[in-house]
Amino acid sequence: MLAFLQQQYPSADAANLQLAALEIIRQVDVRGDGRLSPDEVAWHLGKLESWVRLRRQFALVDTNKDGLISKEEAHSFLQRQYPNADFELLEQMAKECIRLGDVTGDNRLSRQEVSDLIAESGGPIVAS
Ligand SMILES: [Ca+2]
Ligand SMILES: [Ca+2]
Repeated sequence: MLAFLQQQYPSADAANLQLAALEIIRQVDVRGDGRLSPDEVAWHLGKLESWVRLRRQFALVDTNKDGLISKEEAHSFLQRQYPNADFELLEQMAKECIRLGDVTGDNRLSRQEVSDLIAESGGPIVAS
């Protein structure tokens, strides 16, 4: 793991990389035996990948880049995904997405709220 990080960040100092390596192992090591098994690594990579996908998709939806998704942004995103769908239906879907995910009550979805919503529903709410 340390060798991998050194390769990725050749200019970082060794002590920091050592800490980063330990932190990664701590997070990935689900069984807590201090070693990484292939399934632990695979599981973590899967999580990392969905996180990256979420970031990318969030950026697609958040068109004014304020870090929050409004109903209007959700609606126009859905419209791009389903160009032939009924306007009212998309409006309902957009409202429902915000209603389900909005924990803070500001009628907007933060990245955390979107991520929680996806985790709760067990999968992405929109097709990628
Ligand atoms: Ca926005
Ligand atoms: Ca919110």
